[in-house]
Amino acid sequence: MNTIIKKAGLLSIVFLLIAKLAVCQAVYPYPMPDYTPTKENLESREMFRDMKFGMFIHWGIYSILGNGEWVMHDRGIPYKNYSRLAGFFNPQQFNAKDIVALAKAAGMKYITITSRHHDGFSMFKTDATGYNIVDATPYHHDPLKDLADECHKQGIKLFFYYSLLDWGRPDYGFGHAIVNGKPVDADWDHYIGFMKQQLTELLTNYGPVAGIWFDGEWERRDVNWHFDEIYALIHKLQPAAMIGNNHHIAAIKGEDFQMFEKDLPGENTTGFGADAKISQLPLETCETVNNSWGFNITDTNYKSVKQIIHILVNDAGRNANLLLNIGPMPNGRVQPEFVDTLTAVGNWMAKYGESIYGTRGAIAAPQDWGVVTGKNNTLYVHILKSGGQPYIFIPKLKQKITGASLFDGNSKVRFKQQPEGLFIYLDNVSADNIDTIIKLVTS
Ligand code: FHN
Repeated sequence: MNTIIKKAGLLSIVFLLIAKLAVCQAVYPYPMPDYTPTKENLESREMFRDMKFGMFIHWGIYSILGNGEWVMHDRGIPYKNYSRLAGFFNPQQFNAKDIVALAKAAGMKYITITSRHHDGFSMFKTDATGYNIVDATPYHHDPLKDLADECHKQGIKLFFYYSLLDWGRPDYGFGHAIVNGKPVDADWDHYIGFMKQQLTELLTNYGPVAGIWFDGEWERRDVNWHFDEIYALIHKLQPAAMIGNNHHIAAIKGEDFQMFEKDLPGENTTGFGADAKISQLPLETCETVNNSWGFNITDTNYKSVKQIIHILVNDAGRNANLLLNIGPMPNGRVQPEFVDTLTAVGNWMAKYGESIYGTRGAIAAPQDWGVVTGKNNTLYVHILKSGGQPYIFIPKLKQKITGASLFDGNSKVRFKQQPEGLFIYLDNVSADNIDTIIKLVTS
C-alpha cells in the first residue's frame, strides 16, 4: 500500500514538473532543434544576467521621415516609392565611437542594433540583396562594421536585431493568404534561404556576436519559420551567441533568453504579454525613452530619469535586464534629449551600480514599495515608493539577516526578522527621491 502511495506521489511530482515545463515553454507545431546549450552558451547566459543594462538602437532609412520605423506601413507607402529613401540616406555624422561611448556613459554593457527591420532594408553589407546601406545609398559604408569594431574595442557586447517579417520582398508575400504553412504566390523556401544567408553574414563578418534578437514572427503564426534550421545555424556559427525571439509567447526550444516588450516580466500592459509565460531563461524588458523606437521628430513624450531608473530597478528585482532604446536621427547622431537622459541614468549607475550589476532578483516577491536584488551575502532593498508606513515588510525572506545599513552613508538601520518575514524600520532613514537603498547582510 505504502509503495503504491509513494509511486502515486512520485508520478504526481513528475506530472507537475512536466506541466510546469509546459507552462514555461511554448509548444511549436514545427520541428525544433534538439538543442542542448553548450558551456559557452551557458556562460553567455550568466554574463547576460550580470550585465543588466543595454542600449537598443532602431535605425534605418525610415529615420529620414521622422515618424518611427513603421512609417512605410502606417502611411501605406508602396515599397517602390519607399525604397527611394535609400537614395538620400547619407548619415555622414554617424560615429560608432561616440555611440559606444554614450552607452558606456549610461552604464550600459551591451548594444542591440537593428540590422534589418520590417521595411526590409539591410543596414549592413550583404550579398543576399542589393537593398542595403553599402550598395543602395550614397553613404556606401557599413555602420554595423564600425559599431562591431568599436564595441569590441570598448568592451561592449553586440547583439543584432533581425526582422523575420518583411513588408516588401515578393518571396515573403506580405498580406498573402497562408495555405499549407506557406504564403501563396510567394517563394517561402527562397525567403528562408535569404534569411539564412544574411544571418550567416552577420555571424561571420562582425567578429564575436553576443546574440540575435528576432522580431516579427507574430505577423504569421501559421507558417513554418524553419527555426530548427535557423537556430541550429546560429548556434553552429557562434556557439556562445544567444538567441531571443520577440514572438510574445513563452520561450521555444533553442532560445537562450526571453524578452518582454514595454512590460516588466509577468506584466501585460501592452497586450503582447498574454501568452508570454516567464521562462527560466535570462529575461529582458525593452523600452523606449519617448514613445517611439525609430526616430520620431514630434514625439516629445520623454520619460524622466527617475522613471527609467525605476524600470531598470524593477527589472533587476524581477531578474531581468533593461534594453533601453534610442532611435538615431537620419544624420546618424543621437538627439540631445536622449543623450541628457542617458548620461543622468549613467551618473546614478556609477554611484549605485553595485546594487544592480551582477545581482539576481526574484529573491522576494515585488512589493508596492519596491524590490530586492542580491549578490553574494548582500541583499539590496530598493524602496522606490513610500507606503506611508514607518516601516517596510519583506514577506517570506529565506535568508537570515544579520545587519542592515543605508547604502548612502552606511548608517545602521533597525530591523526585526520573524517567520513571516522581515520588518525594516524607516524612522531614522532619510528617503531618497529616486531609490532609497538598504543593504542587508545575510549569514
Ligand atoms: O514591430 C516592432 C517594433 O517596430 C519594434 O521593433 C519593437 C521592439 O520591441 N518590436 C516590434 C513589435 O513587437
